[in-house]
Amino acid sequence: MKSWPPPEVPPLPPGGRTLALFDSARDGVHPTAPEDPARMYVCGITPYDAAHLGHAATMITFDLINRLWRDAGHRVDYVQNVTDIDDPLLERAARDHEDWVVLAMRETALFREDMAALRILPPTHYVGAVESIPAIVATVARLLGDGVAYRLDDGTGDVYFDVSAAPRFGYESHLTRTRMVELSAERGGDPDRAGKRDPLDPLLWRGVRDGEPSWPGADLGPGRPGWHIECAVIALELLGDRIDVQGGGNDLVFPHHEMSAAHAEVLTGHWPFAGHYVHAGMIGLAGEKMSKSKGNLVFASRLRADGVDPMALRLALLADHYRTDRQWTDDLLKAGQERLARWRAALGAPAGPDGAALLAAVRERLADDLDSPGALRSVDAWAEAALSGEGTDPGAPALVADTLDALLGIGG
Ligand code: 5CA
Ligand code: ZN
Repeated sequence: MKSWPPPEVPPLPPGGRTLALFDSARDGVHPTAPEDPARMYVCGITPYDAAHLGHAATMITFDLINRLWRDAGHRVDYVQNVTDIDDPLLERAARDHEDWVVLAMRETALFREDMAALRILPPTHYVGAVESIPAIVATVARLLGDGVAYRLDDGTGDVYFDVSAAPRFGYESHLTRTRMVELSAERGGDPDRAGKRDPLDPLLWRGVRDGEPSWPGADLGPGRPGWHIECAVIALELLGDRIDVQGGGNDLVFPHHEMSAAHAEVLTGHWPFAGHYVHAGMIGLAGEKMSKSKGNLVFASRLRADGVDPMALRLALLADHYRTDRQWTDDLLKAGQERLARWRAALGAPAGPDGAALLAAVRERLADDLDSPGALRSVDAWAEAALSGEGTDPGAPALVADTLDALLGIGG
């Protein structure tokens, strides 16, 4: 699938640091030790509605990881998917009497525009579920052949994964079984479905139903892929048996990331699938998680159309730590706009305090589990001093501009 055009990243003097990140599986902050290239998989959108600020915040989080790794001298292989076939897409298309393909293409195109406007580095591979179906079919057939998947005998052709095949199942989310069953029911699973070996077993292949799109499944019969196997297969195909970061919002901790890791680990025999499971907090509006199904959305594209500078949006979303669930408010946006104006004024000053010291401070804060509030505070202090004529380093404004652009994605 087509990705989006990359923003320029100005070179910085050497000195990039080792990035430490919170890993859900180990429940703590640990240094990343990426192989060459570093491999990151991020769960992308289900394109049935425009990208909202929650999506933007999550994508900005992983953009920082990408930028920090590059600054430390790593090449980065970054894969992001588009769930361009799934129930919500079909339901929305039916509600609006629209072709589901047209809906998915339109919303994916809008998402690309939002990402480019927010100066998010594009993934190396941007991959749709539909284009991955042949690989998914082959993988599900293999799981069936290995006896770790089974077909329900109710004539639907539906195939499920046997979670008991993954000996460490549960290591990523650390939830009780009761909570797993609840979350599975809330988030696309079907724990009450009759005929499954375990209520938690997730769908791998859904046999064709009347009025639903389907693809050839060879021995599986026609149908369409389940959700977790989509991400496992795309990651394995493009990044290999182990990855450095598996990412997304914290609504994906369970079942999605637990299940895709279980799929990958049973297929490869390697554990753990990801060195770090990294989850961004939920952005909410008026006390509720911003979600397409609830309809309480603020769209990045709407704000852009209203003339909001995407860099102010970016700063508003970076003002709090990425792991914090938080609310989007007009005040947050206003603070982002004011901060951007102050920073731009300071970058226009003829001199400022030591630019190299500011670069070191920003690197240090971001390397510590992406402490963007800390990084922003150092820049605020630098800007304040530059604006009051305290600095004497004539090279500082240019170096600080490059720092903000390369590490925080605040450019233009
Ligand atoms: N296509 C699947 C992942 S394979 C999906 O969850 N799609 S999504 O459109 O619902 O979300 C896209 C990405 O944004 C996911 O990483 C998800 O965890 C994240 N996300 C969704 N809602 C929010 C929110 N309110 N705040 C922050 N991140 C969110
Ligand atoms: Zn995913």
